[in-house]
Amino acid sequence: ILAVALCLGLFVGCSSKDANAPKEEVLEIKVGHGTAETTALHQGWLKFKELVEQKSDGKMTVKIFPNQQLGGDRELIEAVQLGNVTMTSPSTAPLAAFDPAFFVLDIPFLFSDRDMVYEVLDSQVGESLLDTLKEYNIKGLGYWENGFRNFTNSKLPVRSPQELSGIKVRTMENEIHMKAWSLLGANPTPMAFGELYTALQQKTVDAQENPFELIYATKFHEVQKYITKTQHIYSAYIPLMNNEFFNNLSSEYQQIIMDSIKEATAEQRQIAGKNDVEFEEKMRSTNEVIDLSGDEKQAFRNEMAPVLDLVKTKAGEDMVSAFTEAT
Ligand code: EAX
Repeated sequence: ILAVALCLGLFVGCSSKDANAPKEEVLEIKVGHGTAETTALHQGWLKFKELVEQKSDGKMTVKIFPNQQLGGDRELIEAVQLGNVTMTSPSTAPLAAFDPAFFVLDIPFLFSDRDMVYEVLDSQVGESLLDTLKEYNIKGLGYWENGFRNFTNSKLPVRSPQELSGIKVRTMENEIHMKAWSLLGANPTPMAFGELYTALQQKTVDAQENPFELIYATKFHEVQKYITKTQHIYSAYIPLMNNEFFNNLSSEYQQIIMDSIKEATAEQRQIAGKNDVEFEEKMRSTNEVIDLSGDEKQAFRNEMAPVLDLVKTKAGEDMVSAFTEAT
């Protein structure tokens, strides 16, 4: 009798508990990105995860797949559009192949320093650019930092565009970048980021360009002796989300996402800025870093200037003047 009573008690206890328990579904946010775990980009996502999980009391969880585990920038943008991945953070350059308005950020030497970058990107001008993504089922949530890009190569200490003649440079998969490097006299080869280390190592290409942080974190400095501090373009990352996923969230959860991105942005930028300085310093002892004078920089600027017309035809005159007037 005791045994039966115990069983029954347990059974009733368990089943009634189950029946009364509110059905709590945990919402999983799947994030894929393209860089190493040592980057500020990854740290930004870790901060985002911590904040979302804390603010939602664990009712939203964030799972992060770094290092192109789920694909490179182009594949990840497509996956987010389709909803197979919830969020990603490409550089704006590959994003322009989906939404040509983003070519505006490929105008060489558009920003002179970080303060100007933040002021413009965080203003209505930056907001209006993010808004263009909705049409592609993407919600742009803000601007994170990749950084000012520098030119590296394995052949010679480049100080002028003349020295680029015949140099095979990997560019991002972006027409404006390809055009700009052609104008400089180099031989541009578009390639996904994930293939770049091997291509540099095997000398399929001689050169590439990226911010100090990514050069170091991806170990390009091991296979590229010379680093010219050109700072020719500022690369932003766009944290983005499948738009339908965002729209289907309750307003409370939407707010959690927006607030968490905002807080993570401050941290991500701060780490990116710190890494930029520290990694440059490290590479000064292992590589040859070439500082350019104002005039030398101007020579790069002059050669690249004609891309502006191409940017206007792609991104639209209005978008271009909104940015050039603000910078
Ligand atoms: O995710 O492809 C590149 O060179 C970029 O800097 C890349 O988007 C980083």
